[in-house]
Amino acid sequence: MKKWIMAPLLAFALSPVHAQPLNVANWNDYIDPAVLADFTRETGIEVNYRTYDSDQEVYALLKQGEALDVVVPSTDNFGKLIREGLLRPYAAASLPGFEALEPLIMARVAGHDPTHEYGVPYLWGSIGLAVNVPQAEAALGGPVPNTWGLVFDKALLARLSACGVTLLDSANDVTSLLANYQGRSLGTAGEAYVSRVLEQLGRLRPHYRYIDSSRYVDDLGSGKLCVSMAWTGDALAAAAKGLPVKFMVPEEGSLVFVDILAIPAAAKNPEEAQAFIRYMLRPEVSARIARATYYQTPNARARQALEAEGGSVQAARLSADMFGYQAPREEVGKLIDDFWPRLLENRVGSR
Ligand code: N2P
Repeated sequence: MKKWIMAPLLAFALSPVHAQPLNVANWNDYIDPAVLADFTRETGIEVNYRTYDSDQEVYALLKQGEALDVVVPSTDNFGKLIREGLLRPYAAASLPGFEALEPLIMARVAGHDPTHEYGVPYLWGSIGLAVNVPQAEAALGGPVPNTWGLVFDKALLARLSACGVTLLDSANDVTSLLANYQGRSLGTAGEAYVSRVLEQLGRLRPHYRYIDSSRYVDDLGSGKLCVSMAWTGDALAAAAKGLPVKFMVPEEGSLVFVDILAIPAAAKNPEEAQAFIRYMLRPEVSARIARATYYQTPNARARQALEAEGGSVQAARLSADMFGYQAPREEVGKLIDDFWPRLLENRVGSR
């Protein structure tokens, strides 16, 4: 009798089919879809995958109590989510594969999560300018200078704006880049200086066609835009596809971002979420994702494999002098957060 009852129970326990799908939210164009299919094939865990375009969006999803099991915030946002109790600790430092993560990247993450309880890095990358060269040359009447002035200098911008200039919808990154362009650093900046930077962005706003982090690549490719502030991978992937998009790192330098695999406090499937994160930590999986997205892996073993096969972009190494992003102080961060929606919607003049 006991046997009869146990058999179906056992079969259920061993069955790889999980009733609830794992809800994963990640940045747009930031995965190799075949990796998700392979994860499901191996573990039986179905993945319900959705994308977002900005840190504000994922913050809002968590605040609204959206049922998510894995999210991938950028480092600053990660810190904010931890402080607000929106993430669940999962002893990230004890996961297999943790030891292969690059020390420089881990130092950056440690600024927000010193003992690595809440997250491991997923990918990193930097920001530059993506240019439709023939169009931009025509607008400027000559060669395109490799400077952040293309998006921040009023005179250059005025010449380019008719053919289309855009910024990324990434508040801290844009503010930090404009501060760097002016020889300052966001990390040490006070409220008075940052208010002036934001006012300046407000005055430049009429010259930007839009501020968005996903539409610009197609629009550059089809000639609807001239110059866009761009995520490395998105621009390099477009160039690799043959679109007329050139990615440049301006001579003033740029910044590096790191995105983190985290589990929301309200996750319904934390065990499966951990299984997903463990899978992402495998060197071959991280290398596959880097290959497909043209972003960089934080995994030293994956990087070595990419290097060996000549994937110079994906195998890029973070160097200590690669510069200049420091998270803003909390009150400065609030100032930026408050201003940003008004800049997006082009109502900076009003209160
Ligand atoms: C966009 C991914 C960019 C991530 N494809 C920025 N944190």
